[in-house]
Amino acid sequence: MSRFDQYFLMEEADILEYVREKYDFFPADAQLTCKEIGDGNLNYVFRVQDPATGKSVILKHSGIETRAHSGRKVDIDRNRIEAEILQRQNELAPGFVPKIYGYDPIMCCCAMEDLKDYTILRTALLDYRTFPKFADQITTYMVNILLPTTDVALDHKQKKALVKSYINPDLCSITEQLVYDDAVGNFAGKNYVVAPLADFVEQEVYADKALRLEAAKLKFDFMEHAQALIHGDLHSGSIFVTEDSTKAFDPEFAFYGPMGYDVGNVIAHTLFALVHAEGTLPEGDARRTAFRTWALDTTYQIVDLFREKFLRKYAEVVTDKLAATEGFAEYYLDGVMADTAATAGMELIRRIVGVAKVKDITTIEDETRRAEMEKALVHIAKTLILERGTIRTGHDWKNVVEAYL
Ligand code: SR1
Ligand code: MG
Repeated sequence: MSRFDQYFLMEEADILEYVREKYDFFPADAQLTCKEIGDGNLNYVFRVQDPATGKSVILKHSGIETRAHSGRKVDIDRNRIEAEILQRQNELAPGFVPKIYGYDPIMCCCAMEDLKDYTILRTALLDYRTFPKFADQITTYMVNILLPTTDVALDHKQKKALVKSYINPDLCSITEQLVYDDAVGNFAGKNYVVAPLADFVEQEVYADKALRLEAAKLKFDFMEHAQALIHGDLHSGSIFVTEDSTKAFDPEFAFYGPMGYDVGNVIAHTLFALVHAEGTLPEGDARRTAFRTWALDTTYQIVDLFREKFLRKYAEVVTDKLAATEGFAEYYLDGVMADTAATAGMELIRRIVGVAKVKDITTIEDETRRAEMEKALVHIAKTLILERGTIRTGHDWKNVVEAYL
């Protein structure tokens, strides 16, 4: 009999006892410390450390309610999905995700590598740090983990079994509501914007019928297009970086969906980082110029490197006879690029008008300047959504982004 034979929400003291009982990471007499370090919306993240050796481990534990919206229940199976996905991704893209040491379905607690030398990408970008290798690394990660999980590469029965295993209704429902409904309609009545943006959002977003129709199409595509095993929430808060390395974590929103959803998310958040720098640093500041160059180049490089690596990988992994037909890979990629543009557009709008805002925007203290930057992003977003079928290359992206920023 153990205290941990039945689920309960653990706190720091429980986690210390739990680690000792379940794992043999540390010597029995080690004076361990435990600190809750999570700052996400959903889970609890504990760092357990042996100060004598510096050795540490991360324990990620799910509650039955989200942290951010207390009262909203979310299936604790998300912790299993996350642990399994990270193990699978580690095989497909070794070195691009944290290592998983174990997963406990009863306590909904996963033990993983502590990436102490890494910084969360968003945190680093808010400090105007730049990462010249990021575009290359994140595109390798995305192509290597996404394409091999599709019907292009997998036996179709095996792929369908994976679709079933990673069905993730609660987390998908959050995305359906927050990313699609709330972006164009304030249906839940919880959206808010700064005062200088309010009229603009009413007219340009909520009253735009063409935009709402496209959002409806995109929402149904998100729900119905079981293309690849996607991360599902690949924003800059789900990515760790150093100067030399990139690792993606927190794939609890993972499910079989359109792969452009991941690519579009990454790009939306490089644009958020750009407007943060432009909105908080004075014109002429050398850091602002350097950051702008990096953020724009990175945005376009992500698109072009993704395309290039995608086509190369496609030829390596394709097993379906008809998918090997000349011209099909390019056709398939066009669809992914349209999804990429549209997702980036939805993500940009929903983070501006909805409840799950990003620090890149909220830390622009001057509300007039903030609204100016937000308007530019909304214009970009609308073009990305409404003209998604024509936005395929880095050059196409440059035309859209630099028309407003
Ligand atoms: C209640 S969760 C709000 C947002 O945080 C997550 O990171 C997802 O982006 C979600 O939409
Ligand atoms: Mg998260």
